[in-house]
Amino acid sequence: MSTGTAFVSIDGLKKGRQAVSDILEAAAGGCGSTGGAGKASCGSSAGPEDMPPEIWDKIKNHPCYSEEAHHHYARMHVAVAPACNIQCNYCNRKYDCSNESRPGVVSQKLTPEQAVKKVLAVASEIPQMTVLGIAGPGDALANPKKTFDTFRMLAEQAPDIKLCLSTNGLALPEMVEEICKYNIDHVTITINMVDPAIGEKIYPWIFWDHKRVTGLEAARILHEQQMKGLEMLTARGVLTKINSVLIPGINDEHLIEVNREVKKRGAFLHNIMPLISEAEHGTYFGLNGQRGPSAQELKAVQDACMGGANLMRHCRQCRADAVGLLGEDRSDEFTLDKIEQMEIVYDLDKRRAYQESVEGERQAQHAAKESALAEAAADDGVDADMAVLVAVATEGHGKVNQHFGHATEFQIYELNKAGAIFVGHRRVDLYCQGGFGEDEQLPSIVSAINDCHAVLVSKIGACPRDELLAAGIEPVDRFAHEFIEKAALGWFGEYRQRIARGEITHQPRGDARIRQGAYTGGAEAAA
Ligand code: CLF
Ligand code: SF4
Repeated sequence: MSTGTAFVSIDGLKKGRQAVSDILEAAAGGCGSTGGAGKASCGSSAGPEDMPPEIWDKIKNHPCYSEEAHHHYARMHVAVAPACNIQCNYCNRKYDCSNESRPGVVSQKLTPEQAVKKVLAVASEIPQMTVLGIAGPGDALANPKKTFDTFRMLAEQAPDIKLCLSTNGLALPEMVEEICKYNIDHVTITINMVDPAIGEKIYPWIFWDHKRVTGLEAARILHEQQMKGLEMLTARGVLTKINSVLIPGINDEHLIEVNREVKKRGAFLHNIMPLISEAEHGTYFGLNGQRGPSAQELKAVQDACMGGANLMRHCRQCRADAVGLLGEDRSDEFTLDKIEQMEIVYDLDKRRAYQESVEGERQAQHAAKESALAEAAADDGVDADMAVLVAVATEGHGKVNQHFGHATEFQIYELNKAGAIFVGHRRVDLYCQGGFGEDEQLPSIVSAINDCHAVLVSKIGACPRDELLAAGIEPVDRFAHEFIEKAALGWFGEYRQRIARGEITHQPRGDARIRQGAYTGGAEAAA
């Protein structure tokens, strides 16, 4: 680890802060003009008209920084960073990093050389893969040599791939120079508190200045390093995203203050994620019965942060070796032994041509959304403030294009007269196992989308259809293969007309459960 310390001038800091706050102002202001219902997802759903071109260029095909892009572009992680310099109570080092990874699957750790080979292999097979992230399985900056060697070698061989890293922030201030040297434009810092008294309940120790520090002192040092690192990145014009793990009873209300503080320091996005905590993960929280939030508890904290730093709501809490679109996992296709058998042809022109076609598809989705918004705005005599959630089964391209039985997650949209806003996703076990519906999976699927009024799918069988109807969730397949927002607002318009005609009465829905633990083997195999 480098021991050099980077300093920035006060003027530089002010200039950088001003630059990023101008961008945030521009993004927030543009939301209204593009029909967004609120600022909550402005940062991640804003378009080119909402921000300076150089910022748009950085986020337009980054699936985490742009909600729209995540339907079309993929990212990958390489697990080159096994060590960590702190302990979080939600992490068991035996598993992937819980704050950036789905727990339960151990990564195949790679050397930088293996990692670069893997990235080139994926880039040649998946031309819409645009971002390489290093997110563990420990901390990217607690393994600086492996992390920066990987970035350096990749930048030489595949200059079109964006570089991204994720860190707990402890070592960040002393690494800012290196981050800038390698043109790493996107940095995620996991910040769960801005008050060491709360931090003490989340972090039992940190490794600092060659020794282990515990208690309040550990949380204070971590907090100061995180804030300093964030300010330094802002001063250098690096886009930052803050990840916060929502831990009910510990930092739930406090995250509103975190949101305020990180916005003040120039964070571009804030991603509030649910704690995933099961005894089987072997974490301190899991073993001591600390629960994760329900879907509505998570949404309530996210909604309360509207107007603060712009929110990301499409995070999938990826594995440290994830490959593919957010929400899909193709890492099994790129194990070291499989890569050895592959013919790797990194063809920049082919990648660019493919990405141009993806851009066309994305613009078509955007146009469909705009025309659906105009229709939704018409007065129909029904309560103008009514808002409902719907679940959508999709396998990408921004369309309702997945069979109910093939979904391992549903995307959740909030609909009101002002638009269709992506507000999250819900993981489920696969209903269809080898051609047969698994009826015992249905209750868990229903509980995952229980706060939704409808589920939009390309197709659905008779049995799940009846069970969903009995649970008060309307299965809808008449919008198959349409763009999501157009389909969702189309259904919403019909729903409102049925209310207007007196055929149905609008009933509020209950809460939903955020799925904990690993997927079933069957689900993995069939996905
Ligand atoms: Fe990876 Fe993270 Fe970069 Fe994205 S993930 S390092 S910013 S390329 Fe994205 Fe995954 Fe959520 Fe992270 S969905 S866990 S926010
Ligand atoms: Fe685990 Fe990540 Fe926390 Fe380190 S920073 S203890 S790897 S969750």
